[in-house]
Amino acid sequence: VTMPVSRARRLRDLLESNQLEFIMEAHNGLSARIIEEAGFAGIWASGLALSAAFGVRDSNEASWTQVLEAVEFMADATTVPILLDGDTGYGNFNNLRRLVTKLESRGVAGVCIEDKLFPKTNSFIDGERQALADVDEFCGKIRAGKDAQRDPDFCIVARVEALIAGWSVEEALERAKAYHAAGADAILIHDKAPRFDNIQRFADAWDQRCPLVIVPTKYYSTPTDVFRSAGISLAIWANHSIRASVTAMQRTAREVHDNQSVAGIEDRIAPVSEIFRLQGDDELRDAERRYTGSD
Ligand code: SPV
Ligand code: MG
Repeated sequence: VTMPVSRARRLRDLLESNQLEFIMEAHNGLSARIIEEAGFAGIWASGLALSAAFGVRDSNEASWTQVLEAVEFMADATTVPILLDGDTGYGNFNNLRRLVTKLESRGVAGVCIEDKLFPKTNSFIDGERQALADVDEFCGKIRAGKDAQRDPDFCIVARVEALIAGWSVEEALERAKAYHAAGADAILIHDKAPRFDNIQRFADAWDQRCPLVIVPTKYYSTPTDVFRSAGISLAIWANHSIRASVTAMQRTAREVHDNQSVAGIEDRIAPVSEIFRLQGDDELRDAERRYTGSD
């Protein structure tokens, strides 16, 4: 008898495989299902996309339990592993412990936490240099999270914001080494530069100590093979589902408003039957036959 492989195990396998893997952003049950159907072996539950879908800012305006509820819908709608963007862990080490416990109970495979201060600010928002967490405090948070997990495969990814905050590659390396020593299963090295150079330098010096994760939002024109040669384990397409849906909804809404008719768009949008399919309506029809004897 073969045991089904847990989602946490599959996320761990994505991180630890010796090839470059990809996951993509989703922000609710429907988008999560679409990402899985497209063939992705995992899903990024993006803080930016979740908050945008709620209509609030990426500044911890949605509470952690509201995020938990959204990610639970995503887990229910899918079978692939979900890595939650857990921002700073929504507080101190104790808040992270509670988050990890709740995520495991909801079938979420792992969480990524970043070394910033609560309430966080999105990494791409210009302004003052963003303040980073104290290294020892962040390491304690990682250790507390690792001690809290019951499934040994649950993954904690530590995200280094040093490059975003304008610090050097050396500072980023020091922090990453400390987070790895504290028990992080992988390091997400983030940057907002249009070029991959600093992450390349980081990856060269990192020398495969543990898996590296990247978010190629700003250096999107860098060929994927460059990430592969740099030894990156996981690339996250972090916000492209919500951005695609915003463009589609804006165009559609404008056109319907201006034309006072939906006749012109009918052929360009998903039919209602496709919505039913994505909702898994077939299964309910079958269940009705099975449990009520009706047809
Ligand atoms: C997110 O998707 O919310 C992220 C990635 O954290 S970024 O927006 O690039 O900071
Ligand atoms: Mg985020």
